[in-house]
Order: sequence, then structure tokens, then C-alpha cells
Amino acid sequence: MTQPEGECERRFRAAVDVIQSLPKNGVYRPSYEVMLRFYGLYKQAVFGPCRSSRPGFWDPVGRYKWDAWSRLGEMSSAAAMTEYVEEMKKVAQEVIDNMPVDERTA
Ligand code: ST9
Repeated sequence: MTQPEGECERRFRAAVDVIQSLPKNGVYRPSYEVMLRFYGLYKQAVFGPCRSSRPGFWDPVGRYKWDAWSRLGEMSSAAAMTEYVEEMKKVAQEVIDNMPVDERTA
């Protein structure tokens, strides 16, 4: 579904704010894969395609981050924003689905 550009950016900013305001530790623990996915989409949406060179052997975290970003290639900023929001909805739904029933009704 296509949406007006302003609307896409507004939703993205809201999703970014939510993720930045989550506590570091909580009931939900995102996997490295999930974190890297969000990271890559965020960088692509805000800074565009990755143009820096790949970090060296001594910076394995930097390499994972670089890989997650650069694998998005020339994806447009608007597409990255939309995907970021969709990914957040998906993860939020998974969290709800896996929440113990007593927490859901408390
Ligand atoms: C819990 C409560 O258990 C219930 C859970 C509800 C679940 C709702 C579901 C929503 C989806 C959640 C998905 C989580 C995915 C985590 C993504 C992490 C990336 N997005 O300024 P720096 C870049 S809660 C992506 O040093 P901050 C930034 O450009 C328990 N990337 O760090 C920089 O890049 P570079 C679970 C972003 O400001 C790098 O990250 N809690 C975003 O100290 C570091 O930035 C969590 O999962 C962004 N929005 O932290 C906490 N913003 O290195 C999730 C910045 O290249 N949040 N970047 O310069 C966090 O981990 C942090 O707020 C942070 C920013 C990493 C996003």
C-alpha cells in the first residue's frame, strides 16, 4: 500500500521515538538479528545508502552493523521508513502473542 510521504515520515518518527524510549532491559529481549534489522533500516531511512568502507577485523560489531546497513543497497529512504514501521508492528504483535495470559489481563 502506498501512502503520502509526510504520513510515512510521521509514522517512522513515532516508531523511532518508541524504540528509543524502551528500557534497555525488559520482558522482551530482541535478538541480534532483530536489532541489526532495525539498525540497518534506520540508517538507510535517515542517512541513505551506506557509502563508508567496511570496518576492519578488530571491530566485529562495527562490521555487523555495516553489513546490516549496506545490504539494503539503494533502497529509498521512504521504503526504509515504511519497512521500519512494518517491522515494529510485527515485533510488537509477536510480543503481545507471546505474553503470558496473566500479564495480558493484569
Ligand atoms: C521491554 C518492554 O521489554 C516491552 C516490549 C514492548 C515491545 C514493543 C515492540 C517494539 C519493537 C521493539 C524492537 C526493538 C529493536 C531494537 C532496535 C535497536 C537498534 N532504531 O545514540 P546511540 C542507531 S523493552 C535503530 O549510541 P542510544 C544510531 O544511529 C526491552 N537504530 O544509542 C547509532 O548508530 P551508529 C527491550 C537506531 O540512543 C546506534 O543506533 N528494549 C535508533 O543510547 C546507537 O545509537 C529494547 O529493545 C532507532 N530508533 O540508543 C531497547 N536510534 O552506531 C531498544 C538510534 O552507526 N532501544 N539508532 O552511530 C535501544 O536499544 C536504544 O534506544 C537504541 C538507541 C539503540 C535504539
